[in-house]
Amino acid sequence: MPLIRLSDPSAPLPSEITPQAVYLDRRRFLATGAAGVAGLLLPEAHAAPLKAAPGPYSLKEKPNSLDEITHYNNFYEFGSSKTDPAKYAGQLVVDPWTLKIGGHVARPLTLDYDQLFRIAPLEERIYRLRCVEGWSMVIPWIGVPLASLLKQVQPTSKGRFVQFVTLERPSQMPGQRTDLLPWPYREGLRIDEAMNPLTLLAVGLYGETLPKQNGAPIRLVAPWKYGFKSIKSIVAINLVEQQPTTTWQQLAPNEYGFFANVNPEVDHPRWSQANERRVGEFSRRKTLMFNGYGEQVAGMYSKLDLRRWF
Ligand SMILES: Nc1nc2c(c(=O)[nH]1)N[C@H]1C(S)=C(S)[C@@H](COP(=O)(O)O)O[C@H]1N2
Ligand SMILES: [Mo]
Repeated sequence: MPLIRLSDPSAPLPSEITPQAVYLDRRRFLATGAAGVAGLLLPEAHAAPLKAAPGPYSLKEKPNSLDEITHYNNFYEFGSSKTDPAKYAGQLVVDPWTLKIGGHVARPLTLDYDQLFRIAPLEERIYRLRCVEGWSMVIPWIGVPLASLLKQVQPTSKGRFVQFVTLERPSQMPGQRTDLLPWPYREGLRIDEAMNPLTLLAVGLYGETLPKQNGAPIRLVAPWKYGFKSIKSIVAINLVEQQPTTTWQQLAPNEYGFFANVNPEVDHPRWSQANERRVGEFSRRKTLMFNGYGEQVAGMYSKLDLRRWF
């Protein structure tokens, strides 16, 4: 775990007696130990090892390489090209961080950086991610079911949807200094989708804390939906009564629906969704209904016309 506890809670915080940059570096050094010494010289120095037990629903497929997962990204806060996040996300400060969970809940909760890693025991889950653009990857996430966080805050009967909001910090997110998207990035799930055991809050991948370009320090992973639902660098989770507006719906409601379930039979207005290219491969493969997760999720949509509610 990427954290150091002070034994005496009344003692001054290291941040009060040391300039913050020095404190962060020292903490990082202490957290990663001897193995971290070399790591401090690398741009990914912030990554810290995470212990996770194997979780359910992991694919038996071979994951994409760490290099592919960290150099072919969509994270418009850092630009619209696939290589922009790897180039520019390094400047994002993710520790300290504040995640607020509120709205229609009995017990609102605010988590700091260290607490993000202690919501519940960490699990490794190898999931497929299918981008609406027609490519896919297999990623060994580390995280916890979103349900385990929601059970702690206790949604009330008015909490019928869950809204997620990304950090808005244009000084460290160059894309937010443009009008590429309406900021901050927002997403949403119906409460049953949010409580589904597949739905993950990821805090790491490949055994370490999340690379910044993948949504550090905490992001959503809803693997049966197109990748844009899996919102990165979350600062707020709100339980709301009405279906929340989402960024892509707001931008192009005829192209991106609220549900955004992966569906090879319903084409995007401008291209087919029948097949996909796995990043790193040449030939295309067939896209699977619900991205292959139908057994876990199809029941939630039995009454829904998936052509209308795309
Ligand atoms: N805040 C935020 N979250 C985001 C995006 C974004 O631009 N901003 N892009 C989405 C899209 S389109 C995809 S495909 C996935 C990509 O996740 P990855 O880069 O970790 O593979 O992140 C999603 N989450
Ligand atoms: Mo995407």
